[in-house]
Amino acid sequence: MSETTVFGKIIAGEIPAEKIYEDDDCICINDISPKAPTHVLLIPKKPIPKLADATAEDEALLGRLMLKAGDIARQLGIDDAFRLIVNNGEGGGQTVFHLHLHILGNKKYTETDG
Ligand code: DGP
Repeated sequence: MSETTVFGKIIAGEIPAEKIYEDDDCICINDISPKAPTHVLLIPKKPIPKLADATAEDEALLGRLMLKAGDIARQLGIDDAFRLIVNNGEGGGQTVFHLHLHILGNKKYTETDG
């Protein structure tokens, strides 16, 4: 079992967050430090530390997260203008070691954006 992160505490209801969506598998919250006009985090309740730690057992869960990201983008009215980011590992810019998808939208993205 991995160490409890801030996202584990949010899932457990131990610390507050602005919740956008929740079901048995995942939770979606507003990012505390938004990098775009819309910036939410889609977090599986299973505490997979990072994407590279996911296994074949997680295949269905990862698929559900991708579909849910589309649903949430629709719900937020950004389904034609969003990007999904998963930072993996310290070198990949990950700071919270509980897998999460960043859904960023409503920003004018260009081909040169990082
Ligand atoms: P990453 O660098 O990919 O691990 O992204 C972690 C994100 O989590 C970062 O954009 C800021 C956000 N974050 C960190 N702590 C909290 C928190 O306590 N509440 C919320 N809502 N977001 C948080």
